[in-house]
Amino acid sequence: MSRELGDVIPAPVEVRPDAAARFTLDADTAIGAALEARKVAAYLAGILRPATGFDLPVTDGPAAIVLRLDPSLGEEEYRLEITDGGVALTGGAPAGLFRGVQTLRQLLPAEIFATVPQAVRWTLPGGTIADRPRFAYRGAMLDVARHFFTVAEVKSHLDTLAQFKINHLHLHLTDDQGWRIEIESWPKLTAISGGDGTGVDGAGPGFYTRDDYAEIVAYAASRFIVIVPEIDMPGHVNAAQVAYPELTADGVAPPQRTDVEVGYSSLVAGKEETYTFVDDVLREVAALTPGPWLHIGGDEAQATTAEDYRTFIQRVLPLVAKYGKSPVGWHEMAAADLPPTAVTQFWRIEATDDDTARAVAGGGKVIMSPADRTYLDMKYADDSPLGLDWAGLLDVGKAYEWDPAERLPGVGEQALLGVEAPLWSETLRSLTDVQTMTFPRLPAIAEIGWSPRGSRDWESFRRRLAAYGPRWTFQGVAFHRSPEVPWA
Ligand code: TNX
Repeated sequence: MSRELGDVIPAPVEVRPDAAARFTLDADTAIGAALEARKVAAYLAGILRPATGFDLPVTDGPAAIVLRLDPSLGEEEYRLEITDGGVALTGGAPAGLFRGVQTLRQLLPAEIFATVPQAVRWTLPGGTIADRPRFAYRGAMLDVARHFFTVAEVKSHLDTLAQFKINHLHLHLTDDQGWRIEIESWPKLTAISGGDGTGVDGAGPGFYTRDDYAEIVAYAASRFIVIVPEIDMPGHVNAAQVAYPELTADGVAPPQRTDVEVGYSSLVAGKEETYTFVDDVLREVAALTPGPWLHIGGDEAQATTAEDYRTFIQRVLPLVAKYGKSPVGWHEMAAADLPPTAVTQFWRIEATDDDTARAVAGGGKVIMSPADRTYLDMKYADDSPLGLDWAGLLDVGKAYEWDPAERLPGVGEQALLGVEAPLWSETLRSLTDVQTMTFPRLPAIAEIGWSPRGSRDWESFRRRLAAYGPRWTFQGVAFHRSPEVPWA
């Protein structure tokens, strides 16, 4: 199959093919990189070696593939030039080089994603690509509370997300059915609610120790992905209350819950223990978090009165700031008075939301995650074996053909931090399940987040997705063969 320079997801900003030029990697190819570019060069060599079988040494001497930094470019911006003589990749920062490396990888034959040597000519199409993101925040979310996923599974997920220039992974760490992050000052959270019988249908124990979590954060950073930890409150806290009954109104432990109901549990806004707990948890999670965000949930607090909800959020927001972080919350949080540093994550299927618009008028930014377009746990079709359907069915075209700047009145381009595709795990049991729900819809959201509005085109996208099928197959990643995509 002959590849063209623009056959990349997400679609690059500017593509200038040079039909007369091409470059072929061979056993003598080296990768040149000076100091700050060396880490990404080593990563590039690492992803090219298994399928090519070439040495691909990284050197600061002359080389056919050269990575360099140009601080006049934006941090995630890059330029890629492919000539007969070689490849020049320039990034504004290592993050830009890393994004450019993903483009370069997709321009090679699909076999480059194989894990063992392939007998293929490793030819790249000639020309120049100039590329940069539309939005600063391009996220995915994984719910590890309803179903726990191991460190190895999360790392594997990060590798597949990074291919689409995703730069944030939001981890939903706590919910009614489980608590998945070790908190040293409140050890029963994980000892009890990360143990046997937790999760939906009691499907499994599991939690991240502090070391596990640090390992995820570091691995994500090596892929230029920021981890956004979520501690969901004041609702979705049954698992915390099972472990610590003092967090309930009457001090009595509720029964452990493994069903999929929402909206029945609440922290108590009028109790001081509540804020001691929240302060401790946020302090410990902040200490494990190099990224700027702490997600405090705030969704579906039907068991909290409107007044208590505001009281609670108003007390918790300063705690996030106290530990040097900026708050993110589901858009219900915007019922409180938010500081401009707070980010509102809109998830509803409605086409208006006054509170989110009010947060924007106050200077706040928004992450767009409307469930009817971005929820990766929605079924693709009526007969999908996995997933829910409360927000409707969601096939690839519907995930692709909308624009975040046109979704909510009062929330235009300038108000958007970006987009995120959440994956709730009530119906998921394995990494294969996660992959099947994620691909190929996540690439649609990734392209919305990265590519200029004007360059997006469904016909082009579905052809580029079809070309991705073999790449997923070579790397052993499951994906849904949507009938909307002309798979080979
Ligand atoms: C709603 S959307 C939830 C989650 C569920 C999800 C299932 C939102 C912020 N909360 O508690 O897991 O629906 O799709």
